[in-house]
Amino acid sequence: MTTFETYLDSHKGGALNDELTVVLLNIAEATRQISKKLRTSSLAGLTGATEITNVQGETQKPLDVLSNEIMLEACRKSRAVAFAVSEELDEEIQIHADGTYAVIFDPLDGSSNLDVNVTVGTIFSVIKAQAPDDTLKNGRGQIVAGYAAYGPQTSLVLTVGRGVQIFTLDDAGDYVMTTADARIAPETKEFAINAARRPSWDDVITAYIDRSIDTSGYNMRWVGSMVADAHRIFNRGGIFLYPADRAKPASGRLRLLYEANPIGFLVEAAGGAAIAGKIDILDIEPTSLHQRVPVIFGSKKEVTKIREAYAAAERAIEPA
Ligand code: AHM
Ligand code: MG
Repeated sequence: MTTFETYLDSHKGGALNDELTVVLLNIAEATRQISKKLRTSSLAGLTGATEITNVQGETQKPLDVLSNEIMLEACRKSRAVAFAVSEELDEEIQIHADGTYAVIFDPLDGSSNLDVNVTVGTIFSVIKAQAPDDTLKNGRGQIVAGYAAYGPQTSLVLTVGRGVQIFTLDDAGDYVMTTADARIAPETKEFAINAARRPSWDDVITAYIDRSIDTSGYNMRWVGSMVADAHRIFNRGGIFLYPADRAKPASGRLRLLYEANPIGFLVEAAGGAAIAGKIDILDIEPTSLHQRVPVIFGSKKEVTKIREAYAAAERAIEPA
């Protein structure tokens, strides 16, 4: 049996040093605590909304606030963490003045699904950072990235740069490896998109979805928690799309630093692709902590079709 701890031990001296290992152990412990809070949230009255609005203009749920606090505590317990960046914080906050890493996280992704008992998750990434500006680096600089998916099972999914490992929380509270080296199948006939937003899609996305619907055997799934949609894709392939608004080509709903980048890093480590149009998500240079980007990821052949369609559309409008 390989536990999360023994897996991290096997990477010491390689991709992981002692300090990073402590950071990851504390993050794993935070996800255990969040998982526990979620299991009984209705009984504990942790439902509905608070009166607080976060920097995104979204009303926070009690569990958003609690999960954020639990993740911040994991950062405080880790001497090497210099900064924390969170969906629920206006700006980065300094944790330890002599730290060398930033932990960047969405403490509870998919929180609109909370009160209906549907899978939600915690997304995280760790980068080198000694000054506040270091938190605005492109996704290629991620050292580790992962997420916990809180569904019928609690899964912890991690990459230390190469390969993606999936751990499952057992009754004793141990994360036990259940998939070694998860790979995203290169081909798929399953797409995930919020079809109600069709009027805002650009021509590339509209044409891609229309073609998929017209081609026999294609299937659609949309959970409304990116973590849950991503987890399905790590397990059986697929493509996820939260595209730009046609009126604002660089926009989207999902945030670059703590949603798109960690998932993009995991997806590439599992042999898939993650783009924001013509460009890889991991190559986007961030300009602000809560920047939103178009997000398309999953099975490589399918994502490549969309990347090529964006490149062709751009060539078509270039002056002769
Ligand atoms: P959140 O971080 O506030 O929960 O928002 C992100 C979520 C993603 O998990 C999901 O893919 C998307 O928002 C769903 O958006 P929509 O409600 O438009 O379907
Ligand atoms: Mg989110």
